[in-house]
Amino acid sequence: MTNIIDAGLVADQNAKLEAGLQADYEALGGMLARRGLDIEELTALAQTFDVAVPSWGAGTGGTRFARFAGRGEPRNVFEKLEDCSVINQLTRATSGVSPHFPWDKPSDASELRQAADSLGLVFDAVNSNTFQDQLGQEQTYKFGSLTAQSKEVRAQAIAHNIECIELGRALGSNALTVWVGDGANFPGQNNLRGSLERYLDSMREIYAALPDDWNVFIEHKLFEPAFYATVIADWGTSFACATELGPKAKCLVDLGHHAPNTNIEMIVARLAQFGKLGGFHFNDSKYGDDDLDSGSINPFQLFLVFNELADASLRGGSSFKPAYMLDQSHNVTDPIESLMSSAVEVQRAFVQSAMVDRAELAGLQGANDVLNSAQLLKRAFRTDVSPILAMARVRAGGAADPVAAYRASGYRDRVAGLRPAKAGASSSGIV
Ligand SMILES: [Mn+2]
Repeated sequence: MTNIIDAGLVADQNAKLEAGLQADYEALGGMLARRGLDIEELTALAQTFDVAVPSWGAGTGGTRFARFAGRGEPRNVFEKLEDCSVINQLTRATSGVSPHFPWDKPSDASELRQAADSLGLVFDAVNSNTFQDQLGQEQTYKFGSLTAQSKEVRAQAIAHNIECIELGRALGSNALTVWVGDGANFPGQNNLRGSLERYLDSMREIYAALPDDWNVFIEHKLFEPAFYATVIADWGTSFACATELGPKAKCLVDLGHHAPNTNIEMIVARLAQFGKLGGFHFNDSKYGDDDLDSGSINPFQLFLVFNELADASLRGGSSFKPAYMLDQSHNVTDPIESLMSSAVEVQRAFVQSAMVDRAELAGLQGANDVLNSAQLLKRAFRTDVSPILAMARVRAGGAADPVAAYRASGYRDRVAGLRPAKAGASSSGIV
């Protein structure tokens, strides 16, 4: 595997932190032992964690007002892979890349797969895009795609999704994520039921093109760009459609795609209970689909989501394996730094949730000991597992402090020289 960041530099950086890390790790290990937890088991568990990075997240994002380009942004999918490889090299928690078509459409899929392989990366779920028009495209998606009134528009959108499956297949992926912005901006614009009927008809054709070992993930989103009625607005609609389509269709939960204060962990519990939880797009938000860094606003919510996942995992065994992906827009930070920090935050929630003694919790719940049930969760959430995460990274060849190692490497300066800005080339934005 090619290391983009010099392995010697990472080792030097780690050496500076080694004594402190060891002391913190031993102190935490002692505290956890008093709670009956084995720190080595938790560190081994942390090492199993993996969350895919969105290829579009490697470039600077933007809002509907403007985009302020960053230095050395990747200009094509190969450069995006290099950045994704840096993230994985330093965190050892992001071996998957989730590509977006047509933004990342390769002229030669096997060449792209080889490039990923040489960087130690694999391709995760592929994402289709029928929420904007591409240059030279015959039909416009202005009035919808898979749900459009026009049969020709729907046919074009279906064909694009089937092409995504074929590209994904060549890249070694095994899932297609479909998000459509289709909907209405005005009451009366669409027949609400008719739109969903057309969606299902279109999705049936896409579903029929799925290979045996593939899944299709239906991503719901409350609003935007349709501001009155989005066709796939909520988990209920997503669940109904996934059920209609069949076992290969599952629901994808993007944390930012709900109304403020929605109990997302309960949605996770429901979807898991009925076997329809396909995966996640992790991010954080304050007001809407803000696409902020995971865990930056509401880390307790992230923990509670993983608390439900730990419960589902215990019940479902090894067959329960939702796909984890980050889906964020980095407008004011270096995307590599944000993606590394975010992967660590999701991993943190994963490890913290494993510290909850589920039998003890069930006992407290059974005894209606409300206060201690709540305290049991809070105790896990309050525990700073940073030494576990750092040790997991170091043992796997990553960085004790990924952002510090990245800054010390001078990577951004180096690529800024190699990648002069090219207008419109980053293919980034809010998805
Ligand atoms: Mn998303």
